[in-house]
Amino acid sequence: MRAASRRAAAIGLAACAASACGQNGGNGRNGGNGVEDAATVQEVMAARGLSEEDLLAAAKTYLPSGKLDEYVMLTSGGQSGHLLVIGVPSMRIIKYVAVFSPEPWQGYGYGGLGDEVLYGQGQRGKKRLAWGDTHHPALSETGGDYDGEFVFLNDKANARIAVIDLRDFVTRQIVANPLIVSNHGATFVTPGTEYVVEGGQYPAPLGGGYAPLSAYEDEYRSAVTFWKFDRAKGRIDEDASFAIELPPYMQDLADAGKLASDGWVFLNSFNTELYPGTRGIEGQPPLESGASQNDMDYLHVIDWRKAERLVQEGRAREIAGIRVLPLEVAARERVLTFVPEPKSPHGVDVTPDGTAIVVSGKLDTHCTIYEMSKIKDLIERGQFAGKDRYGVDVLDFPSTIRGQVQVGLGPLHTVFDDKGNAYTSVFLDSTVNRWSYERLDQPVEAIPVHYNVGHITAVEGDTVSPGGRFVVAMNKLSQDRFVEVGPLYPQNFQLIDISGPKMRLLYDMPLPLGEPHYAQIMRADRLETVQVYSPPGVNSYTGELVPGAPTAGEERIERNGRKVDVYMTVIRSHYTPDTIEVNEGDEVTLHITNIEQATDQTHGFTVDMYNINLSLEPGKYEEVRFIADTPGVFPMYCTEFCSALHLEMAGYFLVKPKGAR
Ligand code: K7E
Ligand code: CUA
Repeated sequence: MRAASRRAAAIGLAACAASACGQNGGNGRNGGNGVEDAATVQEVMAARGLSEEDLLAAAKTYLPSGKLDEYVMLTSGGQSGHLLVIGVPSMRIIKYVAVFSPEPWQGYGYGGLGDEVLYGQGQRGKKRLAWGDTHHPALSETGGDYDGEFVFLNDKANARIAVIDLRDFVTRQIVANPLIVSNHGATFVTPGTEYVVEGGQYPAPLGGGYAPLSAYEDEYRSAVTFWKFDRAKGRIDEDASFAIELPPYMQDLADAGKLASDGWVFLNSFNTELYPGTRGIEGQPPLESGASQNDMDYLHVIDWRKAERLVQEGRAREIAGIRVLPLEVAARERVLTFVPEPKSPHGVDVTPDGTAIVVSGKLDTHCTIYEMSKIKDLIERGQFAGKDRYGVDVLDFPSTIRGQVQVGLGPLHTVFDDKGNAYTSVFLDSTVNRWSYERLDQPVEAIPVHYNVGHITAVEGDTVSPGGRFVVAMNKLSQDRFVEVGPLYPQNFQLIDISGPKMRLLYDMPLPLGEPHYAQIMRADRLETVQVYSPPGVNSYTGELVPGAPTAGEERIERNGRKVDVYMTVIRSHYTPDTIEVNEGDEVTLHITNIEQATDQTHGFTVDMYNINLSLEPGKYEEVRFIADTPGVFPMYCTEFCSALHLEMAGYFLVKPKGAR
């Protein structure tokens, strides 16, 4: 028994399984023997047991030092509440962007101005929310293509939406949806980013409040919210936004139509059984099986332009401050129409030309491809097969589809390339399947992935002009792929080359920060970022120059009774002033400008034991307000190694105890 497994057994954990033990212990899989003497590629290949295919994969992904990635992948950070930026094809992590969770390196949530975004505008309920369950980032679009300006991100757990400005990758806004208590069909944008779409998931009384589960059918509701995006301001305009009331089915993913389907939004649903769980009644099935009885659920087809018009005409009523188009109006005016979709669907994805909508059913082996022209035609002609119990018209399933493609067990999500191909992730089979959405009779090609793929993403693969070349399979499980580090495994992102006639697996990347769901891959040259805030004194959470932000020569400490205002500047390698002395109980406000204008000259700032940590990028202004309630001597120092005299970049924050002389 290896020492490690003896110790694991000794501390009461199960001794590691044979497979895991072998893995860390040099069973040859890491194959490093002899490589240090290898002088040629052939010798390295022999020493490390690499095939020609391996070398090709390495050559397609490797970036020599100093070379940049062609693409950036923006991925949700799952339960971490962050957004991640990854270079493609190197699969190097470039940045975590703090969104719904505090992040000390970025000084987000540790006393500075980011607190207003994180703990101010994004709050709801009585508990302080300090995380998010992020699923779907949505890059802003112009004419159905990414424009590189903004990215939106949802928090499924608390029904919130964030706006991140891609000039500096800073979270500028968090909007909590007061109508609903969870979302999932979020975030998706209309092709001109007129709206950021947020579909609800688990129904509840609209606007919050209580209703017993026995009133589920009558009092529980869902909604899809259209958040109006003001591009000039870079903010969601809540007053110009609206929602549509939906039946209490559990809505799932969404996608916005484009080109041939522009003006429409598609939203999946499950639990059309309206089953609310056991309600504590013995013998009742769990929600899982109660919600999976029907053979078909409803694809929600939403005419958002008409909804917008009706809301402008005053047909909405206000709930919790949001204009909501009532369900009966949405049904009568055919803003909302249903199309049956095979049992418990998951992904709904519009093809690049907008002519078709691909729905993947978790419990179905097919992708169903709906034809937009058929759906539109039937709605216009008023030809329906029936109504649901809430009065919404239901179209006839066979009359709406282009066809179905058998892809395997558990298809989830579909993205597209530049050659008319669709790529569907197949969860139970653990494959990525390529098929033609133009010629449905073409054979389906499958490539195994490791393991249990959720979303997949392709280069600009959900826009009107996909880039082809790469797909990334976002796998849920990664056992046996990486060195074992305990029972919580990373996710496994697998880069797949789709440029040739056969798909090829290029690279495994562990993703050890939450369970990302969706990601988007964008050409890196679409980004236009700032390197420094100029002139100095910018609040990075508003993007605005702050009047009165301290500049060189204006540093001072102002006292006014119990209030102390410190105006401080920061430059290599000192704080001015570097000594702050206050009395216990004083209300202290630090106004700090990093007056550096040189690229990459970031300083940190902490007051020990006060839970304050700031990141001061060049030109950034920060403001911290707190009560000096702990007397004592507290070093303030720079937390970012910035110069040869970085350790000297320090000072003292002194809090004189009450009653001291
Ligand atoms: Cu399939 Cu939230 Cu889009 Cu997870 S979701 S994978
Ligand atoms: Cu400034 Cu270290």
